[in-house]
Amino acid sequence: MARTHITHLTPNTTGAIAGFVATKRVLKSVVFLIVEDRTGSVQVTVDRTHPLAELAVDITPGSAVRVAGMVTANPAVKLGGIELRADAIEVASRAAPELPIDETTAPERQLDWRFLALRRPSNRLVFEVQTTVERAMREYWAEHGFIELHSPKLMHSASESGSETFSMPYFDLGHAYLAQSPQFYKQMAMAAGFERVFEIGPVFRAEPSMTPRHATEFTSVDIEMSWIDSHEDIMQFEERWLRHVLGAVRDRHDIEVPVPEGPFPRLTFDAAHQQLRDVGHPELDPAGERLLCGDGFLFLTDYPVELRPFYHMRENGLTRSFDLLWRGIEITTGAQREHRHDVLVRQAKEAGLGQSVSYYLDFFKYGCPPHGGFGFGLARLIMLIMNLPSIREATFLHRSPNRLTP
Ligand code: AMO
Repeated sequence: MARTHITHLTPNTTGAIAGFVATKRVLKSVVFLIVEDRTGSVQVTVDRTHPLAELAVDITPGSAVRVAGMVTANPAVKLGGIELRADAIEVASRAAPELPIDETTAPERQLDWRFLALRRPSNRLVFEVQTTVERAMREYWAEHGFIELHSPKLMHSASESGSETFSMPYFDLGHAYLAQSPQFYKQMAMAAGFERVFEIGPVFRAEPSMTPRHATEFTSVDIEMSWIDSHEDIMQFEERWLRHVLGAVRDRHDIEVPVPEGPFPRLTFDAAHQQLRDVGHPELDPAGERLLCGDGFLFLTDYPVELRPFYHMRENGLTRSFDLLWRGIEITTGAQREHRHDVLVRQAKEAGLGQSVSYYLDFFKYGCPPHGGFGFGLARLIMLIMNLPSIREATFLHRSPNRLTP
């Protein structure tokens, strides 16, 4: 019999389902199995007098099973008022007795048994929402003339600051580094005349940070656009794009997401510092960012040169750059880039970078349009949309200094 998803079971028809046994209850006259697939869960009922009773009693929670039988309306069943009265049960894969985790297990141990934790519908929803988010991002880019990139993750040099790179021996070329961002290559696409590009891909940071916002490997969402006048163009693009993405989540899922109407507030780095000093908080640290931002979105702009990488365009000791905060957490860094070869070479030298980035500096030698873009942490957005305690729960498999498994 063809498989029916649990959500499509209809009373007074026969149905064949496939899924995991969530719970088993053995009573004197009957065995109840709750079976779950990705669409829902249903009670399977087996009378103790039925030839299948022995098999049902013996089934372990977690087992993967196929069950066929008659779908029957039964108002006494809490789960949708129906039950499946089993005529056939096949144990496709029997679970070992005693599952190692349940809903009450501590977070780190949940990560040890991530595949079991992910069976819970609330965890699956996180990735259904992530699918919607990425689809909406791509929809918006496709409508606005963007080309998708897949840039290499093995690099000759660090792409951001040098201290946070993973390195490994690389044949006769000495060392390779894992990309910390597609920064250099998305800019190369501007020198190649692509004008508008995006990439969703893995990046790697050898940061010892164990905060709820940091991972050593994460999915970075990057864009780059040519022929901009300033970082303001990039911020305006991000507002429209994010509105489309959050709107898609609101429309396609039963969760509350704010979709801000107008432009997001903007505050220069200097003004932000002043505001914080006025309330007795001298630092623009994560706590300061939360104070400034509240529950909404906030662009912090015009960071001082010392706080930004060499490739940001500079003006009067400041950079044409921004961070986007949501609910006090940084989700984006962006900037207009320095596209003038001579200026960029000087800034690279001042940052102590020479020969190692010469291939990158070459991108700007033969004409390059003014351009800018941003990098965006996918898991941070998902964490905030879903109100999760950390990006660990917003990532399929988290990577941190003390976690390489599963
Ligand atoms: P930045 O280093 O700020 O900028 O990274 C961009 C965005 O990526 C997210 N992020 C992280 N997420 C999880 N774990 C981490 N360890 C982590 N580090 C950063 C944040 C952050 O805003 N090349 C520039 C971007 C650009 O200018 O285009 C860059 O990489 O959401």
